[in-house]
Amino acid sequence: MSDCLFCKIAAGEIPVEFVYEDAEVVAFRDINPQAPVHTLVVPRRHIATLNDVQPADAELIGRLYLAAQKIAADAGIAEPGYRTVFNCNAQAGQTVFHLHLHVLGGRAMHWPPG
Ligand code: DGP
Repeated sequence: MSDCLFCKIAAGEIPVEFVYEDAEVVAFRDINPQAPVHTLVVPRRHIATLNDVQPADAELIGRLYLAAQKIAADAGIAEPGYRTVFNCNAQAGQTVFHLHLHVLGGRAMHWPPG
């Protein structure tokens, strides 16, 4: 999508340091971090929300989680632990309508989330 921020970042049109990238996925630090480690894992292909994920995207979703696993290991937060979050639509707090998996760690997490 030509006017999508994360499409532009994934395409390299907006310069951002990738902490992970492969043919289908990029990851970069959140501009407004909510934890010492706060990375966004993003499919290169535009998918607006989790509601738009199709059965054919199952492997891609798995790739997002495998990227999150590697990012957590590289950041040294695999132990004691970290959180992954998809916010889906406005009431959940989604503000960028290009699917992204938050990886948060480096501090104690609370439950339930706010
Ligand atoms: P969400 O609220 O789940 O849609 O998360 C969107 C996240 O994207 C939010 O935590 C802030 C982050 N973000 C928004 N604009 C930019 C940007 O231009 N660069 C980076 N690195 N992160 C951004």
